Amino acid sequence: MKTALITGITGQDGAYLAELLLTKGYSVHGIKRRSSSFNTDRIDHLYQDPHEPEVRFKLHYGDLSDSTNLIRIIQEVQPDEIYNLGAMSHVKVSFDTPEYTANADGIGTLRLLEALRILKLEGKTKIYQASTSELYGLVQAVPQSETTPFYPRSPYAVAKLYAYWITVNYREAYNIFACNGILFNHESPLRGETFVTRKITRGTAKIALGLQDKIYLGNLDARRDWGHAKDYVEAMWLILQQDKPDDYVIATGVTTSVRDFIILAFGILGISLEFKGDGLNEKGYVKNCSNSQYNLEIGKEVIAVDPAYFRPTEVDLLIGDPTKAKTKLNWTPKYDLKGLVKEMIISDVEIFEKEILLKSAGYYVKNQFE
Ligand code: NDP
Ligand code: GDR
Repeated sequence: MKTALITGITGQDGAYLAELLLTKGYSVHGIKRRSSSFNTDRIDHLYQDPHEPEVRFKLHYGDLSDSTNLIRIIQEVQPDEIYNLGAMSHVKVSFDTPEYTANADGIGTLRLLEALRILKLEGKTKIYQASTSELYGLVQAVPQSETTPFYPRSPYAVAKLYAYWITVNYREAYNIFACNGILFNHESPLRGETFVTRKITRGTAKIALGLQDKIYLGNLDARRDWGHAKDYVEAMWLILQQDKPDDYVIATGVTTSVRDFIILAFGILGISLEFKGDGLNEKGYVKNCSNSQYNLEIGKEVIAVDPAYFRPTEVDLLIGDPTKAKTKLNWTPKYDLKGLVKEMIISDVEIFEKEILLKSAGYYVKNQFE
């Protein structure tokens, strides 16, 4: 039985990856941060009572900013594979917390690599580093591939640039099986609520159900290459199953603007939108409703721009070239954008319908999603 250690196991990707590795027969260990409230919602269904005879899922308290803690956990677990998914992963927030972001996202990766050296696990433990399309930043060329130059545009991306290169350096210097997956944006019903796709699908569901008036957003012109997290964790695993360590772009090869994502999301519920104005004055209005269940007033303003969501430096266009992953890893995504958005919308509608039902039955619902 192989043993994997996942940092960031409580996050979107950590949850899907843990599930995937358990179905592949792995023993899965995860590092979770101590929090004043529960932060294991996404993995609670995987929890096993430690008194069961064959426990294959175990959580350890830890933090990427704490070297001794990481060394101790790795020594205890003796993992065959480490997936370093832990990070302060919000680009906009990294402008507010640049030093912490550098520590967790940049130096955190170094701490794991050094732990492998200190524990003399260079020959045993493979390590996956969660690199990102944000490395490309200011557009140098499209589509972006493994050979496109980097130009990071946020404290997050700069921290991830350090993590990318220290991973390459430890591979070359110490022969560690260390790999970067340069993953483009990937989403799911488990996506954090403040990333743009989930903010849109939650907002769309609430507006359709009469729980919210409009969604305030930032740059509607930004273009992203959006895939499904389930497809992308499969790629992470494949990257560590190769004969030689290497770096791979994981993407769909299709780019879509935030505005078109919104149109798609509302469209799934039979609501068509039209946008008027530009820049700060751009607004989205209901044009038509073809589903009697979600009968919004025609002309209702449902999208508005709030400059609070603009970033000091923006990444305008991401579109990945996944040719290397397709040929070498034999990786192909199963989801297209429409399938992804549909799954997210259906899930968010269900969440809020349940809430309405409970409230109407007289129960007080503490709304964790408000
Ligand atoms: P999430 O934000 O959903 O999850 C991040 C995880 O990291 C959470 O478990 C979080 O814990 C944990 N974490 C944060 N800070 C620390 C720390 N100091 N020490 C230990 N753990 C910490 O991110 P995703 O699942 O979406 O992304 C996974 C990784 O992939 C991240 O590194 C991200 O930067 C990277 N990435 C993501 C892409 C995407 O589109 N999703 C694309 C490319 C790269 P807690 O739950 O307690 O907050
Ligand atoms: P990103 O994702 O920055 O690409 O990082 P995010 O969903 O936050 O933004 C995508 C684009 O949408 C624009 N945008 C808004 N973004 C947010 N969050 N909120 C808004 O209201 C809003 N309005 C417009 C942004 O300006 C941006 O252009 C994600 C993270 O998962 C990273 O950890 C990961 O490395 C990259 O994807 C690949």
